[in-house]
Amino acid sequence: MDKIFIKDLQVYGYHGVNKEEKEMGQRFLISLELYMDLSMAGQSDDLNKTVNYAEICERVEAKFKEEKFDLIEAAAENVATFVLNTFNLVNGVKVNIKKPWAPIGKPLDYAGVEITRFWHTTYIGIGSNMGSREENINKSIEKISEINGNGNIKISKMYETKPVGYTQQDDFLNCVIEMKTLLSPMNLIDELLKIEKELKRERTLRWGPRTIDLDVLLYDEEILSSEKLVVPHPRMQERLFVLAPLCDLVPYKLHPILRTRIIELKENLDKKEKDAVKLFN
Ligand code: PH2
Ligand code: MG
Ligand code: MG
Repeated sequence: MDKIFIKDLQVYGYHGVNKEEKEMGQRFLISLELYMDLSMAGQSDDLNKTVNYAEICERVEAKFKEEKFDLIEAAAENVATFVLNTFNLVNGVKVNIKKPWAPIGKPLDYAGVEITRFWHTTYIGIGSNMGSREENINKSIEKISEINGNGNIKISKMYETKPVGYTQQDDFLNCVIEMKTLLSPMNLIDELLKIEKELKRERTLRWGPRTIDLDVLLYDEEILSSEKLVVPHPRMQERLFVLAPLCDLVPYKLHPILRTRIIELKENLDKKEKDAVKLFN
């Protein structure tokens, strides 16, 4: 991928575990790689179609000086999140921070860290069939959007759906959101479980009634399997309450395992299940 790079920008900062480091500060070297498509700028010779590296240096320096972290890991994470949230054209960033004056009582060139972070695209299935269903769903989306590293949320239409699995319960409201995230799949699921708890989700009956259910359906094209998280969601292809809203957002997306488009998966179920899933409002 194309990139813009900054090598060893000198910035005086106040990060460190030791008290003196936070008080006196020291010199840091910051290197960045911004991964982005440079072809538009290359063809047009237009600064508006790229990122001005003078502005990057200015703003990264200001951000780096704004807070005092113990760890250069934390300082690097902060810079990476800042760059990705601030410059829309940037898809990913590598941040390298060196401490040439690290106070360790030994001669060294520098100690340092390097991290790489990219935007990911994820689809989350949302359902509620207890309490004020619409309010539960809206609150959960608000909480998801407030997490540092989540952005650009798009929401499907809302559907009223017959319960699947355990049928002796009230009808659900279901929707799907698309979002950009910097969180790893594991961090994402942890955050979603926290939100389920905050909205008083109680896990008693499998597939039973719930104030809110937040399921990771897709995460980039990734195929993951662990006890905590299976992606793509293992039952999404059998559920019209997932496929109908997902199809509002990305009908032509390929299911990474089945290699079938969402719209085709949906059409396979439409015939059987049409009456179970209705547009709400
Ligand atoms: N969720 C389930 C089980 N059954 N049925 C509908 N209609 N909507 C859901 O969100 C739902 C379900 C397990 O998560
Ligand atoms: Mg579920
Ligand atoms: Mg769930």
